[in-house]
Amino acid sequence: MLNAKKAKELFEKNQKILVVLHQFPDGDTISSSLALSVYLKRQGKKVDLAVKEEIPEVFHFLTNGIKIRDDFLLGDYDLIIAVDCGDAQRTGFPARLEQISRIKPLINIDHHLKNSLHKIATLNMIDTEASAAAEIVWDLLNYLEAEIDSKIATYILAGIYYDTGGFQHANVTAKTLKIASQCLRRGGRIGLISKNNITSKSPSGLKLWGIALNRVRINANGIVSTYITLNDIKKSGAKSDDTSGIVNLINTIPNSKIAILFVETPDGTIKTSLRTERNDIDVSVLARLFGGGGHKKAAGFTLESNLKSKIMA
Ligand SMILES: [Mn+2]
Repeated sequence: MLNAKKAKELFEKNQKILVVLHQFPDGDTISSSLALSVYLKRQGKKVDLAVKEEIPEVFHFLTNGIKIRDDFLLGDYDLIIAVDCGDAQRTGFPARLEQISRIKPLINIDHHLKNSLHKIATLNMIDTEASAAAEIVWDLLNYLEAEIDSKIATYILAGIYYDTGGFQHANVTAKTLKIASQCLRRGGRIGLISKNNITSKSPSGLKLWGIALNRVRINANGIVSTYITLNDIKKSGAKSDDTSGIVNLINTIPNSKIAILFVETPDGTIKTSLRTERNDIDVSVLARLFGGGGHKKAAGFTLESNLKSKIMA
């Protein structure tokens, strides 16, 4: 595995470790970071986790009381690990990580394409073929001969589950299923993961989905799109993280080439999510045109605008 030996050396050498999740944390960054931190704690390390935003409620069954910091002091750590971040900006602490990378080791574990974090990291463990960062953490833990118990297996399985939309997306490979199978053998709790994923939509969340689904349109080029305004979120009583998953659902429409969801945010921007299931389309190229990023099949960007002027015109 790429750079695993060096990662092992860094783990052995350093005692106080900070694991950084990405902003607007998803199931993969949360689960992968937890899996890694459980292992490191068992090695006697002092490990903290940090994320800029709160962990969405739907993932509380994973964090299950584990404290995750929303800020940190550079001086408190010997080693920093960024997991699933895609970009320095997306860590939520770009300036600080850039600063720390000059004096302390920074490991970048990711399955996104090379990015700005790649440049400042001391060690990159990147596999763009991996369906989830959890696959890379799995490889690393196995290289380290970690004991994979039911807890770690559940985290790895959850990371994969979320980034593959429950094993439905085109990013699922033979290796993905092999890892999932091994996780199940070690007690990974697939039922717990899928139950929390499917049944955790609140009535107001479902109403918000209804509003977005009611507006779905597909154009002659196979672009499926819909949008959610701030007012929709307010009216339905939903939370902004209730919007996650909508773009995946509209992407299942037959003949869809690209699915796009526009969501108005309180800070006056439009969060745009892109999906495709086609092998000949790379939505990350489109996202990068607008200053965003992501994977070939799942990407996003932020527009400095409002829905009225850009979408409904
Ligand atoms: Mn991921």
